[in-house]
This record gives sequence, C-alpha cells and structure tokens, in this order.
Amino acid sequence: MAPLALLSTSDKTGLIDLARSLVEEFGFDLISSGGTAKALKEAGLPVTKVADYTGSPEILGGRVKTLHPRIHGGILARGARETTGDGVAPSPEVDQDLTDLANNQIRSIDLVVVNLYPFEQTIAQANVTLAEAIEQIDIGGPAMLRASAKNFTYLTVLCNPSDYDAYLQELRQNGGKTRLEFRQARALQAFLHTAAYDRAISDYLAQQAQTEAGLPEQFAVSGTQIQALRYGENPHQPAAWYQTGTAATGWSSAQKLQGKELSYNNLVDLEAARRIIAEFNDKPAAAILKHTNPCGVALGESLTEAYQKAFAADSVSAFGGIVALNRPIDAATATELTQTFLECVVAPGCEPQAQEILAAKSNLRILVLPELATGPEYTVKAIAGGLLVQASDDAVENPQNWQVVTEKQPTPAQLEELLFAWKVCKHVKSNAIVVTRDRATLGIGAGQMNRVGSVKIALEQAAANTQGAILASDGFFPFDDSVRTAAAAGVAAIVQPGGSLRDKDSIQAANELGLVMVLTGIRHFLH
Ligand code: 93A
Repeated sequence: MAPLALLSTSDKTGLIDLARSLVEEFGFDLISSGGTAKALKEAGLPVTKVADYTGSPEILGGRVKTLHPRIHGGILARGARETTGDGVAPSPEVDQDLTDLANNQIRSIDLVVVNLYPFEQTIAQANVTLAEAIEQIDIGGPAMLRASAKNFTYLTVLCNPSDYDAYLQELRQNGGKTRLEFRQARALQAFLHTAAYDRAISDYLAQQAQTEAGLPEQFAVSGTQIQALRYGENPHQPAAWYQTGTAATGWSSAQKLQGKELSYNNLVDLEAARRIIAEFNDKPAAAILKHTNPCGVALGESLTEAYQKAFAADSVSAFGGIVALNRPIDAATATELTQTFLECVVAPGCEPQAQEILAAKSNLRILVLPELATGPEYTVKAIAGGLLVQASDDAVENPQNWQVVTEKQPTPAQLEELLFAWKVCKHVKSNAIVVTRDRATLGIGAGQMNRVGSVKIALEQAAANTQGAILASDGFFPFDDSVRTAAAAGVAAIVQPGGSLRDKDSIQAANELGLVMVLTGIRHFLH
C-alpha cells in the first residue's frame, strides 16, 4: 500500500513543493484539512479531505477538523509503516494495534506535516481582542504534533517548512525510508514547538490578567500569578499576588474558611504575624498585629489564655488587628475572637465547633496554614533601577551564646522572659523596644527614629506595670539614656545586641541602677 501523509498547515510555505515530491517521487497518498486540501487541489495535486476520509465534517467553525479516531488512530498505532526504515520487532501491542486499525478501517500514517495557527503573530498585532486571540489557539494541530512525536518509533513529524527538504533527502538516501534517529530528532523539534506554543499562550493570558489588575507589562510573571488584588497598600495602587515556586506553598496553599477577599495589606500583615508566631512552639501563643507590628504577643497555658493576654496588652490597638495563633482554634478561643472587630485570623487548624462560632462574624477572614513555621528563604525589596535580595532573618536564638555583662545576674525566670522579649523584638520595626512580663508584652515601641523614643513609647504603653519588667532592644544603645529611662520606670533586666562604642556607658548605668543586662551579639533590624 502507498505511504500516507497527513498535511495540515497554516503557514503554507513550501507545502506544494513538498506535496508534489511526496506524490510524484515517492508515491504518497495525501489527506489534508480544508484549507490545505484546497491549496493542494489548486496546484493540481491529488488529495483527500480529512472530512471525506473520516466521514465527519469540519464543525464548530473549524474548531474540530482533525480530532477524529481515524486520524489519531492512524498516527498513534504501533507498527512499521511503508517508510519506517528500521527493523521493528513484532510484539503483542503491534499485533493488537494492527487489528484495531483493520477493524476500524483506519490507515496508518507515515508522515504528519503540521504547523500551528499563528497565535504569536496574532497577539503581536495592535488592538487584538481576547476573543480573537483565543480563536487562534490551535488544539487539533498540537494534538497531531504530539501524537506523532510520541510515536516517532514508526512515523515522522514535521512542524517547520525548513525541514521539508531534509525529509525528502532522508527518503532519497534511504531507499524511500527514514532512520529512527531522524524521526527522533524531528519528534524533539515537535515537542519543543508545542511547548513554546503553549508558553506563548500562558504568557499572554498571564499578561491579560496583569493588565486587568492594572500593572505594567514588565511585571507579568508568566503562569505564577495567584490573584489580582483589588489594590495595593492604597486604592490608587494596582497590585497582584504571585507564587514563587512551581507548587502552591505558604499562603497560596492556605485554606480560607470564611471571610472577605484577602487584601494586599492583609497578606503583608499575615506574613508578619506568621513570622512572629513561628518563634513559639512549646506553649500556646497568640500575636495581634497592626501594620506589620505586634501590639500584643503572649504565651498561655491555653490558647484562649494566650489570646486574652495578647489582647489585654493593648486592647485599643487590637481593634481591626491581624491575629496569629500557634494552635488550632478551639471553641473558647473562637468565642473570644468574636468579641472584637478583627481583620484576619491565621492558625494551624480550626475545630468544627470553633468554625460554627466564627461564622457569626462572616466578614472575618479565617485562614488555616498548617505549616506556620515555613517562610521564604529570601526577601526582596525594590529600589530605583533594581531589586535588593537578602536571606531572611531566621537566625535561631540561642541564649547559651548570650553574655551577661552586669554585676547582677539574671534569674532563670528572668532569662526565660528575656528570651520571650527578644523573640518578639526581632519582629518589630526598628528602632524596636519591647517591654514584657509573664510572657506577655506590656508595651512595644516601633519604628521610631531614635531609640530612646521607642523606649518611652513602650514604657508609656506598659503604664503602671513596669516594676520588675523585662526590656528588649533590637539594636544597641548608642547612649546610656535608654537604660536610665528604663530603670526609672522599674525595668529589671535588659536584653540587647551590644556592639556600640559606648556599650560601657550603658553597662555602667545598668550596674549603677541595679539592672541585669544581657548581650546577644546578634542584631535584628527590621525595616
Ligand atoms: O481548530 S483546531 O484546533 N481543530 C482541529 O481539529 C484542527 N486540525 C488542524 N485546529 C486544527 N488544525 C490546524 O488547522 C492545524 O494545526 C493548521 O494550523 C490549520 C490548518 O487548517 P487548514 O488546512 O484548514 O488551512
């Protein structure tokens, strides 16, 4: 039987010359989709239309032309063709496939020549609508290319007019047959082609979503946009949320049980909340944040107690806050959570009864993130003309490396409290001062331009509770004023990195005023 070629090309460059050689020199029969068949006929070449061969007309305005078992069976069937040059061993699969072909009046196909709808050329034109672009997404073409590339053991696929001559040469040099390595090389080309084609489509769609979100095209990160956000920090700032890896992890894998759509600020605050709560594992812990700074962080014997303590730390600021909990939300904690207006709550789980209670606050966003401790390895910040990338500040605190520099030594209880304060302080914007007692923050001074200013704010918030309290500072004290201010308020112990030229002034003041001072040797600036 004559070898059979299936030709279906949008770009008809070189088509007629190829087809003529196939028919006249090598005795091929040709089948072609509508437009290709028409071009061949006009050139006086014998061709059967796919629709006539399959008995199924092209439908849906051409969306279904070649998607038919008589086409795909002829491509995918195992078994040597007229043009398969290599000795192919008989096998049960080959026998079965040949039987299937015979039973269904299907001819096996030797050569598939396809090039695809010009998607990229279409979207490159000005003012192309999404609908026009979508019509140029070729489905049947890639299906044929992939099917024939998969079955390169037995047939050849050509997806580029520049390969037509090489194919004819291959037949000429091998007595009308092709070598396996030739077919395999063409298969590789076909898969590269369909992969690039699909990539162009996904890039285009990602860009469309981006444009809808109002962001400039250079931000289109193909295939990785999780969601266009309503806006950024403020309503006039377009924004979107991207996934960094190939799989959904972190916040993109979190389960949202209820509540309004997440906003840009919610996500920024949730991440800050996650980082704090990830510090605490041994005991139930709660953190309440506003604008990425904690206003209350506490440990408790129960989750409810931890939340109550965190809330009491600064109940004014907690209004509209973001809450992170390190244990699954239980019914009692859920009841507490509904007592005030909150934006979001994240926890590693949520018990069914708690879910029922929280449902009363239908706007409140409840997120379940089982892997609270896993954060990004790097952080990124944009500056004019560039990006700054740094490893995340995930240094593990080890009090064994701390140095007590005062005459007064900390008690074991004070050491534990110092560690709690230090862990919280790490996540407060610099200059950061945290005052704590009984594993709960009393006052937090954040983001001040001078350190003693943060000390004053933290102590003012702590109000009358500062007698015997602990104070943590994310950076060293440049002068002894912070130590003197803390001592005047009754603070008993201070933890700070040390490293100032004037450390000895601060240490001297601590000794003079009967304070404990511990140096960590590690700084935790956060901007
Ligand atoms: O619309 S399609 O996705 N559906 C099909 O079944 C199909 N079969 C072939 N596009 C399809 N094609 C494509 O049509 C080919 O990839 C080729 O680009 C084009 C050739 O059409 P014609 O022969 O009518 O010019």
